[in-house]
Amino acid sequence: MKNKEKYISLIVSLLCLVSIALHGCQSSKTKTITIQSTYNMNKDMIYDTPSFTVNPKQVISLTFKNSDPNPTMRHNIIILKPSTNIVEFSTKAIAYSSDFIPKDKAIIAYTPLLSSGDSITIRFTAPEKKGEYPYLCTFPGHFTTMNGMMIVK
Ligand SMILES: [Cu+2]
Repeated sequence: MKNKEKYISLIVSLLCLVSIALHGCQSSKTKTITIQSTYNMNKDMIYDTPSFTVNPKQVISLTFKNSDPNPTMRHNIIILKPSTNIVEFSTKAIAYSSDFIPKDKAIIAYTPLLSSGDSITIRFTAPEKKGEYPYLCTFPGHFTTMNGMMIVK
């Protein structure tokens, strides 16, 4: 009888642990996002996702697809620290003509420049600091309409 009680007590403890583990896993679950390049009604090139929200330190699996119907149009996506001036950043990027990705501490994550029809998935960890993290395409001139905001909260 005593052994049976111990056994039941052990089962209850294990169930509690499983419950805690599952709950823990849920809050730190990988965030999966897909962003595509597209056009708005004015025929401006844009991202189909103007913003997305993540938790601090959440693992993000970001798929970026260049869906541009123009076969010569190349795009990327670069996520920057809060308050980064995207006009200045985009201007700086022009000098890095192979992929338009400058060496800059403001970069949180980025994809390479993709040709039309290509897609890529990158994984990165969201910053711990809550705030608004701008993203843009650094192909010269695209940032004016190809931009958005990653919100960490
Ligand atoms: Cu672009």
